Amino acid sequence: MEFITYEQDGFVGVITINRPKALNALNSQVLEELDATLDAVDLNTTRALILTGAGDKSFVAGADIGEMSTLTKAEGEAFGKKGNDVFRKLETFPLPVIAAVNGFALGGGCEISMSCDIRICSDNAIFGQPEVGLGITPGFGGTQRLARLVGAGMAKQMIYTARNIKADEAYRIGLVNAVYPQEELMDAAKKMAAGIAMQAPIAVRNCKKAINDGLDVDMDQAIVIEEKLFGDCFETEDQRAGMGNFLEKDKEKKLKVVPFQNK
Ligand code: DAK
Repeated sequence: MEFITYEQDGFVGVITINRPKALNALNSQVLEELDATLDAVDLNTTRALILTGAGDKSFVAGADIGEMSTLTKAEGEAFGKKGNDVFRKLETFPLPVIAAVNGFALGGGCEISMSCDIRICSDNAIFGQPEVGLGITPGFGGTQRLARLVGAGMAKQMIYTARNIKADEAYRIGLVNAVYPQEELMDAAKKMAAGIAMQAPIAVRNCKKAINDGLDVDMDQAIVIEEKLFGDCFETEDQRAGMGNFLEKDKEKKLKVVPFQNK
C-alpha cells in the first residue's frame, strides 16, 4: 500500500490516510487502498477502528481536485461510485469507527469523517463543504449526512455558502463530539476506542446496526429493528458473561473483557 497504513494496537485498528504532500486528498488509489484495508481487518481480533490522516495539518483536504478536473461525465460517475461504496462500507462496517480529525476536513474529507460513527478533532481542525465554489455538489454523501448530523438549516448554510468552520464551531453544532489539543488527539481516540473494546463485542456491533438501520425508517419499524438485535444478543457468550459478571458482584470480573464468540 502506498497511501494507507494500518496498525493494530490490541483490539484497536488505526487506519491512516498517508498522502501528506497533497494534504491526504482522496484520489482513486487512496479509495481503492482504503477499501482493501477495510476488507483485510480481522473482525475476530479487532473491536474498534480509528481513521486519521498523516501529519499535523490535514485529515483529508477533499477529493483530489487534480484527478477530478479532467473527468468525463462517465468517469465522474465511476469516481463517485468508488467513493460512495467505500464511504458506505465504513458507515456500515461491523465495528465502530472513530474519525480522529487532525486538521483540514474539507469536501470529501468532511464527508468521510461523517461516514464514521464518532468524530473527535484537534483544535486546528477545519471542516467545510466547499464544492459549490468548484461548480459541483458534494458528491460523497455530504448533502445527506451533514443534514442528518447538524440539521437541515445548518447544513444548507454550510453547503450553500461553502464557508469553512473551525473546531469550536464544529463542536458547538454537534459535528464533532470533542476537541483536543493536536498532540492529545490520538491518545484520546485510542482511549475512547479501548473503552469500546472493553464492552461486549456482539452487543456493540448490534447497537451500531440498530442505530444506523433505525434512523432510516419510522419509529414503529425502528423499534422492531431494535427488538430483533436485542434478542440476537441472547444465548451469546457476550450476554452470559456480561450478566454473569454483574450477578457475581465481582468488580474485577465486571471489567473483564468479554471474549469474542462467532455467532
Ligand atoms: N486535491 C488535490 N490536491 C490538493 C488538495 C485537493 N483537494 N488539497 C490540497 N492539495 C495539494 C495542493 O495542491 C498542494 O500541492 P502542491 O502544490 O504542493 O503540489 C498541497 O496539497 C498543499 O496545499 P496548499 O499549498 O494549497 O496548502 P495551504 O496550506 O496553502 O492550503 C487548503 C490548504 C486545504 C486550504 C488548500 O489546499 C485547499 O483549499 N485545498 C482544496 C480544498 C477543497 O476544495 N477540497 C474539496 C475538494 S472537492 C464526487 C464525489 C465527491 C466529490 C466530488 C465529486 N462525485 C460523486 C463525482 C468531492 C469533492 C471534493 O472533495
